[in-house]
Order: sequence, then structure tokens, then C-alpha cells
Amino acid sequence: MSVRLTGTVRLTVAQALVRFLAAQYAERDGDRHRLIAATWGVFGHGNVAGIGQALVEHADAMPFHQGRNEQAMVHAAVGHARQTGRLSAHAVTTSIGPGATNLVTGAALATVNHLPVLLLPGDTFATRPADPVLQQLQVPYAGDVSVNDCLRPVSRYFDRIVRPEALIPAALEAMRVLTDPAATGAVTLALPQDVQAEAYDWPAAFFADRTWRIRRPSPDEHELAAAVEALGGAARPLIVAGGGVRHSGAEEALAEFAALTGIPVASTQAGKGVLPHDHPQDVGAVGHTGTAVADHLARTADVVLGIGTRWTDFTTASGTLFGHPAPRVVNLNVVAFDAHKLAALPLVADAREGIERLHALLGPHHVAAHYVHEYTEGKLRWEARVDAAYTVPDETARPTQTQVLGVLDTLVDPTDILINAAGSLPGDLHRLWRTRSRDQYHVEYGYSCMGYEIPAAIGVLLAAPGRPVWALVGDGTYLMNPTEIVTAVQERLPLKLVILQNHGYASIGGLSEAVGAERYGTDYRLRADDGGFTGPPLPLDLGANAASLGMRVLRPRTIRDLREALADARAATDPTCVYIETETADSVSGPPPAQAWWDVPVAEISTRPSAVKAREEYDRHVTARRRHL
Ligand SMILES: Cc1ncc(C[n+]2csc(CCOP(=O)(O)OP(=O)(O)O)c2C)c(N)n1
Ligand SMILES: [Mg+2]
Repeated sequence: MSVRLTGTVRLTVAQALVRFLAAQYAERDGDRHRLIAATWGVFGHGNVAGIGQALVEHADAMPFHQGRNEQAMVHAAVGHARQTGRLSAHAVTTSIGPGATNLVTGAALATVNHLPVLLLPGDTFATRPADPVLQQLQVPYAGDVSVNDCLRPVSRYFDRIVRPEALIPAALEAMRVLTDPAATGAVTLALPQDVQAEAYDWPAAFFADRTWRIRRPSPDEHELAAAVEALGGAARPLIVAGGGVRHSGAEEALAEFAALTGIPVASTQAGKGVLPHDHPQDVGAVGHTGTAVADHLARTADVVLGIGTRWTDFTTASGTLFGHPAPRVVNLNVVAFDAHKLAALPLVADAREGIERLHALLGPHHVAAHYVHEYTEGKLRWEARVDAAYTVPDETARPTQTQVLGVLDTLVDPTDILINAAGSLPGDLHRLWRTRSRDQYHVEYGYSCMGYEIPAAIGVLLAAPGRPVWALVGDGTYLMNPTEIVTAVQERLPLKLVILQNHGYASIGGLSEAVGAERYGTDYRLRADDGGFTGPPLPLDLGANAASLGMRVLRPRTIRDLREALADARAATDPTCVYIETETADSVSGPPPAQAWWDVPVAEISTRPSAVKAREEYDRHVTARRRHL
């Protein structure tokens, strides 16, 4: 449809919004994409007559995906946004009430991870002809509260469109925030259901194609000079690379900078993979789930350059990781809030711009040969530990979780993408996985949300058709949110799902034991005569469950079967699930132990010996905690 730039066009608010969204583009470095590439929806009375009608009227301009659950639709949108390097987002439309509040978890995840998603929850009547409408929350102290206010704290921009013409500034603000590299996250436009259906004479120019350029802010010269001085004088510098490197597309700049200066690069969960595992300066994961070599370098570094990291407690080992008496931290981050963390020298800029400027100003500076030798040896030692964890002494045995990763390691190439978010897998993957390409490692650990994996894989598959995309999930995670399997089937997407059955929350069970909570409520067992969950494992067949939702299911029992099943799944063009029961690992067949602490406070008093002992251990660790001032 051609757009007249003068005059007005009479459309409903919902029709105008859909038409506006179909004309938005994002561009960076000459790469231009549809900003809102598609819309996800679950319909109810709060959106079916407004947005629902508008979507069918504009079906040729706005692709539509049908989700099963609102939270999962946001996860799918986030997967898509991450895979497209934040150059493209999806919108998600919901009904009012429960459909809208189901968005909250997904919105928080998007905002925590700085990934753009446009939320369009229906809202109660703006005209309030007959309150309460079905599913409306009423509070006696305020007339303008709806459940959608829950989305305010988890959104980077929130507006409620109570009159048609307010859509114009709100929609423009929404696009601004979605394409702002520092501000982006969940953006919410709450749409009262009566307003959605209201007609208005829109200025035609509102519907013109609009390109939002994603900026690359340059560093401030003073901040740059201070950073160069700190790095130039460092004897044991370390780079900690976070997700911001990836969001900026700074991988090549970082690889060159590291190679030419010899500065080793450790990575957070979101940053893992920005250097391939065989880059000489890549020392792998850092922090609580870090490699021995990276954590040793962090403990002894005199200058730490954080690039695009939020410095979570997993990365800093809850404030215990940096052991140098006065380590200087330089934080290159497009978000000023993050750049100032750890009392750092801030370097507020786009990651790629910042690295290139640092590189130019540091000139031929290179760390000492003995330092290179030290971390190269450390990296080799860690490689040997990964090999040991992947070793299979008996092909006819049931695999441990790390052996499952080892088998997968032999099958993948740089095109494979692995998705995970919670359980014991993120730690194992962070420590062990040999990442072959910049977008292979997709672990969402900003919000670590069980149930992200399957819908996110769908979003990734929509953005990267033809790539082998693996959702790796524990049994607990599977039970949290399996239903988007139906969407993969509906969309004919060759989702590869691996379910690791270990009868409950192995990760939290282990943590529970370490903090004196005795694995209470973490195993999936039948209630026994003693009143506790101490009976046999729950009689679950998650493979049958996945099959009932339309997946082809493979059921390997031994490591040998597993090789065949994973190879079969990898080649498959239909959604395929590999359901495997894993063996409890011992110190040889499991992952290496944590190389750094994580602060989970333990009961200060207790009548139970396990908690008393755990508290003694806790008190010892706490003394190492420091505040960076
Ligand atoms: C939505 C959500 N609820 C709770 C948690 C806390 N949590 C983290 S891991 C975990 C257990 C995961 O179990 P499973 O997927 O079976 O993995 P395993 O620990 O057995 O490896 C829980 C409950 C979470 N991360 N996300
Ligand atoms: Mg489990």
C-alpha cells in the first residue's frame, strides 16, 4: 500500500498501530532490518476486536505468530532480538488481566538482558462504561490503576493510550527506546480495549517509512585518556567481556585488540563466545562458574577492563574475585550506570568504538612474555580438565550431564546454536563449552529464567533459519514451560530439544545441601509414609509428554545410543526431542568444582547440625568480600 504523506487516513487505533509498526526499520553500519518483524499473540476480549481485527486487516504487512502462553511469547521475541543483534524485535499482543500479567516475567528478562521487545497488553476500558469488565482488578483507592501497572517497573518505557491521538507520540517514543543501545529492553504500550477499536483521522505522515539508526556513541576524550593511562601501566591486565560486546558487534575489534596487546579475555555468561575458544587470548569463563585460569588471572590482575558487562555477583564471585590490593577497573559500557560499577574509571561508549579508540591510543603496547606464557599454560591445563570431564570410559553406560555435553561437542560445527537459561547446565556450559562461533553460546543468565529455552529457540530459528538450534533443558525446566513445542510444530521449525532427566532440581539440591537446607523440596519424589518427598522418583515420562505435543522423540539409554540420537536430531528437519536419563556425576565424570565463591546467606542460628556447619563455612568466605571504593 503506498502512503500519501499529506492529508489524513481514517483508521482505528489498532489499525493505525499495526500499520505504523509495519513501516519501522532499524539500521546500523548499513545493515537495515524491519524493526518490528512480526507480532505474537494470544487473543481474548481485551485484544481480539482491536489488535486482532487490525492484524487480519494488515496480514500481508505484519507476519503473525500464535503463541500458547504470554510469557513464552516474550521469550520467543527475546530469542529473535538477541539473534538479530538487536536490529529487529517482535511485538507481543495480549488480552487484559491474566494475559497481560503473564507478560511480567518475560518483560523483566528482556529488560535485564537489554533486549528489545514491544509489549501490547490490552487494558480495561478508558471510558469506564461498566466497571469492572471481566478480568479487571479494581482497587478502592485509585480509579486509574490496572494490572498493567505491574509492567511499569520491568519496562524501559511504559504508556497507556487512553485517547487515540496519544498513540502518535507514544509509538514514536517506543521506537526510540527500542533502538537506543543504552535504554533498550521491554517497551509497553497498554491499549484499553475500547480505544483500540476507536476510529481517528491520522496524519498520513505517521505511516511513512521511518528508519531508526542505532547509534554508536564515541568515548569522551577525558575518560579515554584515563583508561589508556591505566591500561598502559598495567603489568597483569585482564579483559572481562560481557554481552555488550556482542550487542555492539565488537567481536572482531576485541579479537584484534587482544591479539595485538596480548591481554587475556575472560567472559561472562552473556559474553562467552565473543572470542572463539581457540583464540590464544581466550581464557574462558570468569567468576563463580569460571575456569581456573580466568579466575586466577582475576585474583591477581592489577587492571581489569570490563567491556559491556553488568558485573553480576556470578561474575565478581559476590565481590570476592579481585584479589589485588587495589585493582583498577576500567568499565567500557554504553550504559553509564554499568560503567560506574566497582568504582571504576568509566568509559561510556559503544563497545566497538571504545575498543578501537583504546587500541589506536595504546599503540604497540604488549603485555610481558612471561604473562602470556603463564596464561597460555593455564589455558592448556584447563583444556585437559575439559577433556577429562568429556571422557567416556564405557560407551554402554548411562551418560553424566557433562558426558552429554561431550558428545554434543563432537557433533556440532560453528553453525550450531545452544540455548539454556537455568539449572546446573549454565554452570557446566560456562566452564566447559568450547564455543566455535560468536552466536553459538546463547545462555540467558541475566534473569536465569527456567522455561526460556524452548520459546527462545523458536525466536532464534525464526531469525536464523537453517541453523541447528538446540534447546537444552533439565526435567524441572521442561515441566515449567513445555507448551511452546506446539508452536514449533505449528511453524514447522526443526527445533532440537534435549531433555536431561535427573528427577528434580540437581542444581538447587546441591546448593541446598551446601547451605544447610538438606536438599529439602528439591527432588522429584513421591510423598512417603514419613510425610516427606522421600519415596521413589515421580513416575514421569517427559518423552511421552513431548511426543503428545507433536515432537518426534528419541530415547537413548547409553552413551552409544546418545551419539546416534543427537546426530539424528541434528540432521532432522522436523522438531525432534532427545530424552535422556543422566547418571549422577562423581568428581571424575562431573564438571570441575567452582573456582570461586557465590554468596547465598546461610541461617545464622539453627538447631540442625548441617546448617550450623554450613554457617561456619559461610562466615569464613564472607571475610573475603570487598567493596570497591
Ligand atoms: C522461573 C524460575 N523459577 C525458579 C528458578 C530457581 N531455579 C534455578 S535452577 C532450578 C532447578 C532447575 O531444575 P532442572 O531444570 O531439572 O535442572 P537441574 O538443576 O536438575 O540441572 C530452580 C528451581 C529459576 N531459575 N527460574
Ligand atoms: Mg533436573
